[in-house]
Amino acid sequence: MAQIPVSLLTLVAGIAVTAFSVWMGQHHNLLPLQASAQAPLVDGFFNVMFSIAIVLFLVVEGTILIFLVKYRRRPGDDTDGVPVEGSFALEVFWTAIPTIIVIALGIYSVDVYGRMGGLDSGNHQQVAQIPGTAIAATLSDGSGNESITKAPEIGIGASPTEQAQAADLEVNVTGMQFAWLFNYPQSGVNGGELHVPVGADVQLNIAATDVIHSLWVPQFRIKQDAIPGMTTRLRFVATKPGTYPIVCTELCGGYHGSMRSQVVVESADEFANWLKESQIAQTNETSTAVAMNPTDLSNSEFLSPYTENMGVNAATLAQIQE
Ligand SMILES: [Cu+2]
Repeated sequence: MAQIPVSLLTLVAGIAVTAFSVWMGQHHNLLPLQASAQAPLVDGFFNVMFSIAIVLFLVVEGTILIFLVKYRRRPGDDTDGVPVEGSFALEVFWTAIPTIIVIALGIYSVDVYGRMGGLDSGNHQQVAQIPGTAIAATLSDGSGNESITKAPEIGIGASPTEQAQAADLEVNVTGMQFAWLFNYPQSGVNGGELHVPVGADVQLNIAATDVIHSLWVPQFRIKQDAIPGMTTRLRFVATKPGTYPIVCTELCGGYHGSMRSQVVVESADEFANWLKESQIAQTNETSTAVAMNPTDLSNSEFLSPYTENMGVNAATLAQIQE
């Protein structure tokens, strides 16, 4: 060992640590399934951070272990330790390295956020342009009320490749204590779970009726607050058919932990069928409806057995129908 120069040993150790960390960053198995077009972008960023964390962990903990053994107190040694005064060069070194890492991660994260659609201004869709005005965003809905139809600007919008295009499917999402409600404005369907076709560019317009909630689909790697009084958005493309959890991830009250739903990603045909069935089930036509109200129960009392499995109880239903 004495013949091998220390710098060469350090170099070999450095290469080994780096190679192991890069490999671990790709094979850690810590993240759930990737089920959206946005997921690989987020995971790429996570994997780089994870590799850097492993390098730092191995270097710091490894140095502690080596020093623990190499510089341990030998029997009969009662002398003082070496007086170390500090090292300017070393301090510059361990300040500069983390600075470079943090700046690089910052630039990389903004790049990922931009590619996911986070930097989209949201001005390109649904904005009513009244001739002769440059910034008009109001539209008459025919009832005499002037309603704002400007698209929400907070949250994840169109990815750079989808700029200036409206989403394939829009769903209005309402968060309330303690359930998620999904409304399909084009077909008038309401439900307690989200259905989306695989490969479609979906935009969720998210609102809240009471307190702040947050809609999170771990397999999609997207998350957005639902805020009372303003609409936020989340735009994504689901890439793998399946059923994934929707989790409220903002502590919103006593039953926050049970504020869950699910998103069903299905083929275009399956989605169209579901939409059609839901439309029929939700009409008041008794000839085509799948369930009828035979007694004098209120709508919410009558519907509650059917909605229990969706996590929607009678009180919540009554709230929606008001
Ligand atoms: Cu909540």
